Amino acid sequence: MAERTESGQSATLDNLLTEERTFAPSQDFAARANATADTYAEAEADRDAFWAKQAERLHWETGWDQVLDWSNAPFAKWFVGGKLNVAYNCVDRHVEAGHGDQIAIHWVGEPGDTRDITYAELQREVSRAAHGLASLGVGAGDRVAIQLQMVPEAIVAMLACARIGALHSVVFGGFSPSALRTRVDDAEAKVVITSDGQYRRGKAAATKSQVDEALEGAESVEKVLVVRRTGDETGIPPWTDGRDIWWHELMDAQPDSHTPEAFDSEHPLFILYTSGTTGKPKGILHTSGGYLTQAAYTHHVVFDHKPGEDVYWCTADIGWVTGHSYIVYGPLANRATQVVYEGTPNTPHEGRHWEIVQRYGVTLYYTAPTLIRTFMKWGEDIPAKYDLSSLRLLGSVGEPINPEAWMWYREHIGGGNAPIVDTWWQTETGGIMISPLPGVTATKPGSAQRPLPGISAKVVDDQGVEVGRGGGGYLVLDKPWPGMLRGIWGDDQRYKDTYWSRFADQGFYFAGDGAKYDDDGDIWLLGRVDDVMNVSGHRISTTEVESALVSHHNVAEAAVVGASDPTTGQGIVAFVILRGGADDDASGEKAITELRNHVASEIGPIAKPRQIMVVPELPKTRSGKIMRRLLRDIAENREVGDVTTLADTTVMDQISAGLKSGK
Ligand code: 6R9
Repeated sequence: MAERTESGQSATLDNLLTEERTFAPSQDFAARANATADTYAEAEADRDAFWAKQAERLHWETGWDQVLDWSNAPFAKWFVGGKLNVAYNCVDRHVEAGHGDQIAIHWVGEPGDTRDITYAELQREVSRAAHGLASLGVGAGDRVAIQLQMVPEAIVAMLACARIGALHSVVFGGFSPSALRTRVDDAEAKVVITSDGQYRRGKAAATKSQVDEALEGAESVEKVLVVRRTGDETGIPPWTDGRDIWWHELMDAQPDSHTPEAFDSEHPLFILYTSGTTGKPKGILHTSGGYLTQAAYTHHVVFDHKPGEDVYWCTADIGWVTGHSYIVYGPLANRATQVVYEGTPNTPHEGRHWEIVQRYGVTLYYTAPTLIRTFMKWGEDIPAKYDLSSLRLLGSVGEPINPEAWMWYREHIGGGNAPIVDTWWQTETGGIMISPLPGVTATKPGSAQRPLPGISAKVVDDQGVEVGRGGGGYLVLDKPWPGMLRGIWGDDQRYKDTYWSRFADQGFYFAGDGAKYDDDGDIWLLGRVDDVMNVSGHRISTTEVESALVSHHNVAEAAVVGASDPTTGQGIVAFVILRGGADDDASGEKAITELRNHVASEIGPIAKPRQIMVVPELPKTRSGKIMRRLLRDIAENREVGDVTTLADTTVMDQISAGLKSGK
């Protein structure tokens, strides 16, 4: 049943926060921008022709006969009949066009070691790795699991797989042995690529033994390739003769040129597992031509990237889809020069990112709201010590960015004039879907605004009817797009059930996010629908209450959950981290009351938290998403559930301990 408001309108989320500020791009930026207002009209006039034109950014060995075949929906085929090699597109063709000496990657190791890798070197390394993998019997269609931190070999390994038509499945460096094992088994990976150890927070830690633990009895795995990173600092790793091989020993012996083979546009490129809130992880499957087209197109228009001029830096980990599309495939297809940084942002000091921006003259910087809020917590004095004037565009991804964090980012990192692109997308979408166009859109703090040219998205009520301006509901994608997932590895039924059954009659893709339109028709993302709170019949988004909390001067980060409540159905329970310079008694009773009232005055009494707890940390995944279900367990006094996909698995203990001791 649709929920009805008093006005009789169908609504699924109350609309609480309003935002009036807008920031138009400077004339200089707009005049040189890669995309103009006409780009929307062009895409609107003929979507297929528009995407065909975007696909022309790539080199096709054989042209396609049909742009889109949607006859077997929801299983799409894009650029049907076309053939290409993804790695050739990301590396070789730039060398052939005379750009072999251009730096592809400025790599910065956590301990301070650096490596500049040109496109010509990248071509040689990828070629060697392609031969190396082939010599182990890896061929087209085989799966290779990669569990590596941010080292150049991770990128080389991904491209080498793409080059020979093998699928990579990258698993976060921090994942536990059992998480690795589940993914290796599900994909039946033939080869696993890992390292002896990794640097994290200033320390070298051995990691190979954990991989061994994960792979005990894993039947599909024939070989384990080990990249030497920490060497003497972690000593000789445990070794299984006949299975384990040093990466450098294998690759150094290979020829450094390799002839790429063209694969079908729909040849699978990779599997990437998303954890989901419950159940076994889903292996999201992406294919070649459509995925690369969307990654390259979006990187070009959203980041306004100019090859040979810009220095681009996406701070994501390659274990996250953002690392796949916006470190590896999009930027390299567009001949970017980019920074890749191995370590944590506060090693050895909290200005590390700004030091790197200054050193390499980074112009385009793409990060996640969780990190922006962390920078806020550390204070604006830190970025103020560095020359950040090279930055001309900033991006955000992973979660809704609170207006307060957006404003801080603009002012203290972007010098008050760099456009901010808040990019909404998912592992499943393959590339950016909703975002401002930086030379066109007057941006609004906190809103991702409009679907990109060529993309269609709507906010609908639970009957699938589009809501009006000012209305809230579910985000759906109502037309297929080139980078869309082609299924869940080995489970077509789950693919249909998860994404296509909620609005089956309309044929919409259900994204699982709550969203609303504001009065201008701009889209605001409001958090996962599973997290929506229901207070006395009002459906309230977590994002809006969190943004209201973060707009208070004492609060750096906030997470809210609905906990069952005998009178209101659910009550809002908030967990907050205080800012660096917060008032001394900010966790005292008076300050908490003030904070509750602040939320009420920002967005209305219905959203006033029942309870606010001050905590030292929040539980987050490696991509920075808050795991609210764990906080719900605390709010409802239950035992805390599965924590294996947390970036730091001790966080829940820290929170519980702090609450018990009353701190
Ligand atoms: C790229 C990525 C997808 C989920 C998505 C949504 C949230 C991502 C967002 C955002 C609001 C943004 N999300 N970007 N929410 N504004 N700009 O994050 O992929 O890890 O699969 O997560 O992340 O909830 O549904 P993935």
